[in-house]
Amino acid sequence: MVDVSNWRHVFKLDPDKQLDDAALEAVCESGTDAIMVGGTLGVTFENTLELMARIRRYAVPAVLEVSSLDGVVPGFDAYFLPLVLNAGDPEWLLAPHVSGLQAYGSYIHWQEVYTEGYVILNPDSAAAKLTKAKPIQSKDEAKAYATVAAKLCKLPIFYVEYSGTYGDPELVRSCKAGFDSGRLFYGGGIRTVEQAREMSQIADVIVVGNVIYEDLAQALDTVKAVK
Ligand code: 1GP
Repeated sequence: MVDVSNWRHVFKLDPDKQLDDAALEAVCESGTDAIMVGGTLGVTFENTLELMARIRRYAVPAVLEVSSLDGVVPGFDAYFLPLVLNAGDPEWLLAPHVSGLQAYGSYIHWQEVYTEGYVILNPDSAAAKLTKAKPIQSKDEAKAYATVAAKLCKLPIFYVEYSGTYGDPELVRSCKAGFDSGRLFYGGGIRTVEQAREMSQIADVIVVGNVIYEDLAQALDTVKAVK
């Protein structure tokens, strides 16, 4: 079980990317609120299990963001299941979830499961291409997606996903205005203290990914910006 209600900062680690032991220790001991394991491509049972076992040496909560049925591994503190609200390909909306329940339904501890209402905003990201994410044309439209997540679907998490590129703070602000009943996560392109500070003033939780692999010192500084 995890308590996301006071999270402010999360590092996202990709099982398909390499991180040496010293870097992993620095990330896990950084003061971040959780390590989220997830990626869009190249996620397998083996590389997810290996990364989980290495993270497990530290006290930080470890959550799996499930993106493929192959990469579902028992032993995480929680499981985050994305629901891509702006998926253009209806097969991505619920079909993977139905298949997952057929395969693993009897093993699921529902108190460990959190559904994330996702909107994917970077059209060049792997996740956008995979799900054929529909472009969001305005702040109002983004806000309406957030309200769908809060009021129609009653989801605990709304995730504004700009993976790979820094997003529009005003659009994130609109999403926050539309999502008044859960935690709003922002992820995408955060690589400086200033960006971490800016987005954390709007979002409840910021998610920092790629920069871990490109500039570890900068990545670690994003924790200090938020805490
Ligand atoms: C990706 O939202 C996360 O799913 C973080 O994005 O890798 O661009 O930091 P970055």
